[in-house]
Amino acid sequence: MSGRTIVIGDVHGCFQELQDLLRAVEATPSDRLISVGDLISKGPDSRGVIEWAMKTPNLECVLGNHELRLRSHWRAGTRSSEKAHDADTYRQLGDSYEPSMRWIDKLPLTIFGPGFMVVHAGFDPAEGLEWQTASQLTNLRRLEDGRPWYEAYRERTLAVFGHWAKRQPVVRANAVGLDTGCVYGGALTALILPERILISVPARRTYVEKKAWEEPALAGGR
Ligand SMILES: [Mn+2]
Repeated sequence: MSGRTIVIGDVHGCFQELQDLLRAVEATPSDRLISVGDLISKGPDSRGVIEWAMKTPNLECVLGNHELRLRSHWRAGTRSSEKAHDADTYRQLGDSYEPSMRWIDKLPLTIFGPGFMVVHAGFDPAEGLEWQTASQLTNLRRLEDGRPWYEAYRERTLAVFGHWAKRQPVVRANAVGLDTGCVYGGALTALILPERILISVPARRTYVEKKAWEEPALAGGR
């Protein structure tokens, strides 16, 4: 089973479900593990997740919007109070806060592999990827015309992303969205490459109530 790449959807501190998923995909140290970001925040055990991440040498991770927010405060020597759950995240991290932020500080915005790329949220396909800001790459869902960004994406390179929680993964010829809302009581989903196998494990409970779920676009549809 060597030579696999396993991309993991938005964990948000759901450490038990992360362990469930790693068991479900039978992850080994020879797999290339890639997180789509938002490892921490909102969920019950950000510390467990980030400590696992820091001690897993075959894990790579792109920066999520929650890491970006906490990192910007850390760089400024402040603490975020923009989100109600930030205080809880700081409390969970405890004395792992400093090493966690030093680890997060080094995360890239994009990761590339053979035939694929990973980004937390998305990008405007009409602009070059290199022109997009960290805020765009970690937050973008829709283009100015209202379309989901991936519906305007025409390249062959498979774009794997998270951030937009849906009941089912987004599966298109050239884009896969992996955020199935584990922290909202949905599921945690992984994509195994190059076979493009999707594996999900259910959330053990609802950690945050989600007001509304949007249905994903049909594969290949508009
Ligand atoms: Mn996100």
